[in-house]
Amino acid sequence: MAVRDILIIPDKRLRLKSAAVQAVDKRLRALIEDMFETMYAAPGIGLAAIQIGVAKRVVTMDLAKKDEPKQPQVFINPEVVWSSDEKATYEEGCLSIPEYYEEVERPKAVKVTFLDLDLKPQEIEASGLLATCLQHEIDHINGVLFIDHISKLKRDMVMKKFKKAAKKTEGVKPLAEDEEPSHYIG
Ligand code: GNR
Ligand code: NI
Repeated sequence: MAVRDILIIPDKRLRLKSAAVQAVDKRLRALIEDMFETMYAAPGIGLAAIQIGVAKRVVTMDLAKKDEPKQPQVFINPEVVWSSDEKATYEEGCLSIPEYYEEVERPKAVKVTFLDLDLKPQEIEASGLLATCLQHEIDHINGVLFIDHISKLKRDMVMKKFKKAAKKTEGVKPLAEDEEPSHYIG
């Protein structure tokens, strides 16, 4: 199992609509393990499979605080089936938009249906951080990012910064973790 690379904007794959999961087989279990490893290593509180380049409707989450035992949660094919008219604002961040944080307004409470690892249908009503995080991750599997919910001026500024950074490192392959830089000069 492995920590995988997280896609960063403007990677076009982050705009894909992920496909529904049809079966929980060995491969999907391995994907979910890698998602948890990647999410904990980052560290992040949620991760959508597309963030590691897999366009499947799978989300991992763990909202436990640092001093609490782990609370790993998996959501397969999650869907918002009800949302409150009342809104709440939360300062969001995203592992695919590193070190950028902004206030986002979303429905304060949502009802979400999903499948568990046995493909058994489940339903939860969420508020607070869980509601925010579920909406953030369900956006990801639909190709939507939290910057799509902020002003165009701010979004354009963020996109410009990350496009410039991507251009700079164009064609530069990151070193694998077990590789050592041997003789960079200057
Ligand atoms: O780690 C994360 N923190 C976070 C904080 C506020 C709102 C949403 C999130 S999700 C984010 C990880 C991530 O990018 N998931 O897609
Ligand atoms: Ni995100």
